[in-house]
Amino acid sequence: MFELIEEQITNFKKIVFVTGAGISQESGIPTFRGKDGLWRNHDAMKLATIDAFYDNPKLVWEWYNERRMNIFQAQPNAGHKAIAELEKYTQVVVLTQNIDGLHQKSGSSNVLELHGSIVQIKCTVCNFKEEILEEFFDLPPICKCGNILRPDVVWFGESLPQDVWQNAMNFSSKCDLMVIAGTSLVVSPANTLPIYAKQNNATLVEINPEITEMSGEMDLSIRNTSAEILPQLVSLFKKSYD
Ligand code: BJW
Ligand code: ZN
Repeated sequence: MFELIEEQITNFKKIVFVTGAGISQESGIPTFRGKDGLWRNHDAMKLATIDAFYDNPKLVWEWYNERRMNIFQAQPNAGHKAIAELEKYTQVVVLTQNIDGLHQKSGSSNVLELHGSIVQIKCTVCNFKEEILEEFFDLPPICKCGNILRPDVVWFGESLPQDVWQNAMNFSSKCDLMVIAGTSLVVSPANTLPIYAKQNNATLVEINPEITEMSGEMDLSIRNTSAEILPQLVSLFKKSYD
């Protein structure tokens, strides 16, 4: 299964991981699409929009409140831990669409959060921004300035944080191996990152139990879960460095 990687393993000095909801699925955090992508009969994709928030901030906040409580107690799984361990052997950058902080919790030190963080709360009007771990009981929560607070995440129709996105493009354009794990690659601009890597002749490896939009572009597609495969991938690096 890993012949392609084993053959070139000593050439892989700069590794970029592009991760999505699937990598946290085995930590008990539901994905967005497929059977997991429903919450109280609402389509998760329809809740993750700025319009949905202003139409019904209480409903969207109920969704986030529930997810926050689940995420705060969630633990990194073998997939997150394997990526963190790989840092011992080579340069690793994690470009994650996830807002759950599990890569950082597992020890990865170079994580760019493309879609923000569910821990961080910001005001819709003033400059208030703070990490808050407590549960909110009156929804939507209100800022000291009198306006609605929101999670500091990126919804459809909003721009990604510009510095984060610029760095993500740069790392992708310079890597020699890109591992894409647990994302359907349907959301732009994150789904363009493999294209930047390909332009640098990087090897593209996808880990996903399902076919994705970009499976045809991959050098290797492994149809299995990330907690199963990532430790095996990392052990190849271990072997070649030990
Ligand atoms: C496993 C596994 C296991 C399962 N192991 N794998 C038309 C109108 C307006 C906008 C657009 C438009 N057309 C395109 C756009 C742009 C839009 C977009 O891409 N839309 C498409 C959906 C059509 N993008 C944006 O709007 C972005 N901003 C932007 O482009 O700015 C410029 C702009 C401004 C104004 C107008 C137009 C452009 C912003 C995108 C923000 C996405 N935000 C969310 C919510 C974040 C906060 C939160 O978490 O609540 O990000 S939506 C959601 O999707 C979340 C995810 O990060 C993102 C990606 O999903 P992901 O991670 O891939 O999850 P899934 O569920 O899709 O896939 C999971 C995968 O895992 C599956 O493949 C499984 O098989 C697999 N899996 N178990 C490994 N154990
Ligand atoms: Zn405020």
